[in-house]
Amino acid sequence: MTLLPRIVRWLERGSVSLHFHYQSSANMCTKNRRLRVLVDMDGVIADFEGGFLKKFKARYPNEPFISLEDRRGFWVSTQYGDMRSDLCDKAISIWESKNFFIDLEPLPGGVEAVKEMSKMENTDVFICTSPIKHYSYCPYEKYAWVEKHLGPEFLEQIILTRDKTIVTGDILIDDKPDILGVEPNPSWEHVLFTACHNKHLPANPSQRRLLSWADDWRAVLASKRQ
Ligand code: UMP
Ligand code: MG
Repeated sequence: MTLLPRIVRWLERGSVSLHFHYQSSANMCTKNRRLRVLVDMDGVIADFEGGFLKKFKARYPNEPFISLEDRRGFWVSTQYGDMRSDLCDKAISIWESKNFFIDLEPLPGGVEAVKEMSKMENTDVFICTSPIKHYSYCPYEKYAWVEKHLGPEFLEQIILTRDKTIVTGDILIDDKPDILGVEPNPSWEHVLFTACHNKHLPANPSQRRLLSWADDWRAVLASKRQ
C-alpha cells in the first residue's frame, strides 16, 4: 500500500474513535458537560436605556421624554409613539445615529461578570445580541464595544442575530420578556434580566430573574450544571 491511502486510513480511524470518545463521555458524564451561556448586550451589559435617554434629551431638548422610572414595555419607540405619534421616529433617530451603540456605558458589574464566567471551568460564554435593521453603524459598533470593554479575544464569541431562538445554549440572560422566533422550543432557559422596562411585570413562576449583576448569577449557572 502506498503511503497516502494509509495516512488517510489512520486519520479516518482516528476521527471515528475520537467521535466515539466524545459521544460516550457526553452520555456517561453529563456533570462534566460544558455549559453554554448566552448573554444579551443591550439592557444586560450595555446601558441602552440610559444612553438613549441622555442622547434624546440632548438632541430634542424641547420635547417631552419618559424617565427611566416611567418606562414600560420593551419597545422604547412604542412608548414614545403612544405619547405623541411623531416621537416614535424621533426616538428611532437616536439609536440609528452614528456612535449611539459604541457610546453606551457598561451596566454595573456586567463586564466583570462576563469576564469571570468565561474563565470558569467547562463554561463557554457568548454575547448574543440583536442588531437594528438600519445597519450602517450598529453591527460595527457592537463589535467595537465588545473589543473595548471585554477585550479582543471576545470578538470570537459574538452572535449577532435577530432570532435568538435558533441559537443553542443552556441559558440566555436577556432583558426582553418575550423572546420569540422560528424555533418554538429553544434549547436555552431564558433568565430575565431586570431592567427599567420589565421590573413592573407580574412575577412569572416559570421564569427565573436576575435582578442585576449583584444578584447570584453564579448560583444560576451552577443550577444548570446539575
Ligand atoms: N430596539 C429597537 N426599538 C426599541 C428598543 C430597542 O429597535 O424600541 C433595538 C435596539 C437593539 C435591540 O438593537 O432592539 C435590542 O436587542 P436585544 O437586547 O434584545 O438583543
Ligand atoms: Mg436586551
